[in-house]
Amino acid sequence: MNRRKFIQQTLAAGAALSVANKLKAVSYTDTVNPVIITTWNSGLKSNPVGWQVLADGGRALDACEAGVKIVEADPTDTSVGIGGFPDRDGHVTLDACVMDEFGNCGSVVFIEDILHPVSVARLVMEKTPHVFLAGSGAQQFALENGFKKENLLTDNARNAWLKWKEEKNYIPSEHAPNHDTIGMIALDKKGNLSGACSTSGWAFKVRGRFGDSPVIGAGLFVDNEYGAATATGLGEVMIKICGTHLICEFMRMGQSPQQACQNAVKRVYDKFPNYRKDQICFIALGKDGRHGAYSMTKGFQYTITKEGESVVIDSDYLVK
Ligand code: SD4
Repeated sequence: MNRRKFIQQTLAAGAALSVANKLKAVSYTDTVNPVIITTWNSGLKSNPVGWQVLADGGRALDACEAGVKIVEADPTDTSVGIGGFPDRDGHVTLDACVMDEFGNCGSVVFIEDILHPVSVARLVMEKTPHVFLAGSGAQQFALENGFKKENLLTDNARNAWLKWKEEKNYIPSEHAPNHDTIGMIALDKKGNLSGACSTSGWAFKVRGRFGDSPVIGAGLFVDNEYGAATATGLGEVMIKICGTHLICEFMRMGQSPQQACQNAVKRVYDKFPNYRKDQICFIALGKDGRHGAYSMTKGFQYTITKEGESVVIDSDYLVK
């Protein structure tokens, strides 16, 4: 092929692609069937709340924030919000983030005494030019915006910490022991995707540690053109592979949400043999409403809500 012909063909292909993109953009405004997908079975409590927002024609972002707040306020969940297990010094420190259909995002890490870090993360996104606020600065920002200080250390979590201290001698475990972090991604009637994630993180962690859950691209990523993904499990690994961003890029390359989740777990398996026994879990939602889920080891569950019905599903996993 001569150079001129090559350029002509490339331009023609480019024009066809741009027409396809325009058609896709038009279909974004059609009414689509909403979907919510959430890590673990706490989605049975959170998804119906988010679903109501979507059924009323609300934004996926509002649905995710409303749903995540249910779990943050549940004292029986030992990995999120009030009742979350503390760090090794006995302080409950929380991490959360949100990301919307425009690619905006906000995050708080290592925040203490605030019941709804997900809502503070949303305010960081909406009221500041920043993405992350940390620790005492995040708390100060929350208080300035009407949040109240609350004791989040329940008797159950305190007793678990005292027992841990006695048994483990103040040495953090090598593998994250408690799992229930909530990551929620949703598709609304307008066909827009958003997500939110919230956790108290690794139980009895070294003071100051935060994991993947508040880190955009690790614990949560939303690419409104192709899909969204969120993670739970050993956060250090999700950070090392930028797991949820990787999944969204896989979907952008044409992989289904399921293939994308499997390939992200496979990436960890191939690159980090030391993490092959750890719980590393992803869920993903495509722009077309298809979903995917996959984990490294057995035991991961997720909750999906469609047409108002929520079901808990056992995820497939790599190391059998
Ligand atoms: C973290 N990924 O802080 C979180 C923990 C988690 O279910 O997901 N637990 O590393």
